[in-house]
Amino acid sequence: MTAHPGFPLEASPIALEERYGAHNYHPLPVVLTRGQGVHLWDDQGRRYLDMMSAYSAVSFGHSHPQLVEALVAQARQLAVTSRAFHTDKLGAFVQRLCSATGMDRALPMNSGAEAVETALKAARKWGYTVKGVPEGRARIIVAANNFAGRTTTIVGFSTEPQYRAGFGPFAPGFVTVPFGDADALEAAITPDTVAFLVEPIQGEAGIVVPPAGFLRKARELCTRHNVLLICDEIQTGLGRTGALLACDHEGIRPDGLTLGKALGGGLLPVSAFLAREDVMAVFTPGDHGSTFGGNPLSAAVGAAALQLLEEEKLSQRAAAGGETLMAELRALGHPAIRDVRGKGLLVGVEIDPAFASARVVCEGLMREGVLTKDTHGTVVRLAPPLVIEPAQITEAVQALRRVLLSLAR
Ligand code: IF1
Repeated sequence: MTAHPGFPLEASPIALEERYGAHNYHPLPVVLTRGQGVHLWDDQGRRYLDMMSAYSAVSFGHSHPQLVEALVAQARQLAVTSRAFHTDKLGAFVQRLCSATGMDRALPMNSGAEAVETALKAARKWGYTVKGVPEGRARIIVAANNFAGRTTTIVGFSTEPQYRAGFGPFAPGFVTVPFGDADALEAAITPDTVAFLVEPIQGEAGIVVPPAGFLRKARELCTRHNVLLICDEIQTGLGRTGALLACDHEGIRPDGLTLGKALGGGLLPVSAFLAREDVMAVFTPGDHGSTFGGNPLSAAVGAAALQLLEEEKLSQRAAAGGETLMAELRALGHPAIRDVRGKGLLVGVEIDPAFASARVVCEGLMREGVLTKDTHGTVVRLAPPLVIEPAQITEAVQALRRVLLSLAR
């Protein structure tokens, strides 16, 4: 490879990213080279405890041997064929997805945003062809402070100015209600409402848990008004909150469900939209698709991930780990901690900006050998791989204590 004119070959990874990459992220100044389990190593050989698991995509830990084996074996056999043909892996994957979640059918995609876009299309077409909403009039209710991906349709219903700035015009047909407000939800429903799309716990908004019973009320309202309840469990699903789905904590089943992140075992992008029979039936051959959606490599890894979730009882481990994490965080009693909230191993620590920004706390944690990310300026996200051990949870909390003690008010 010849050096780019004026740019030496031996430039550092950060310098190359800086020079040739888009600047759409502001990463911490660390260059990771290896991951195993709950640990990551940087290019200086330093080891870190991963307390954000790639936004919950690495719930099984980095490079889980059983999942790497499934990936390698399938990659050697058959990886990508398109859906123009059947393969020997997709049927088993969609069957396992449905039996794990109780949904009738699954449509495999790749990124979370693609699963959400699939859900939006299904809801609209169900509205027109089943509910009888006049063509072009479908309305979908969403919650303020939602995060469902970065496509222009999805950021079009975001309430976060930065996610929208400069990317319009946006698709019409979305109505926003306050998160957790069942009365506002009911008031927003009209005969043209086809769906309510909601995260059971809002991740990017800063790990916001709705009032107890909200999802049950939303379920009841959607049933009563023939509106599809679509839960976006791309962040909260697959054991993260201490149950297979966050919906399970309120004993409700949605009419539509999106999964992603950990579904790919922390190895490759795998997502899915799952739905009730009559909702998925709106898709006829040629309506929707994806080059890579449902490819045998993703299907093999996705099926192995679902099997591992069960075998290693990771939902239960996340419930127990979450209890430990929340208790130890609350026991810190440091004045900089305004709130500790979340469910299972999806936890947010709200930091009083009078002490420091969450970013500064994350930089301090990095120096203490713990890697995680801030969200919404004041919240430190703690969402480790679900395989984390109690002693490692304590190690992370003690690192946070040392960082907070080093902060002057
Ligand atoms: C970024 C966090 C944000 C999601 C939910 C769909 C998607 C996501 C509930 C889209 C993705 C990622 C995207 C990443 C940061 C991260 C994230 F909550 F996980 F921290 F932004 F909110 N539904 N969340 O959380 O899935 O297309 O990314 O596979 O965009 O910066 P994707």
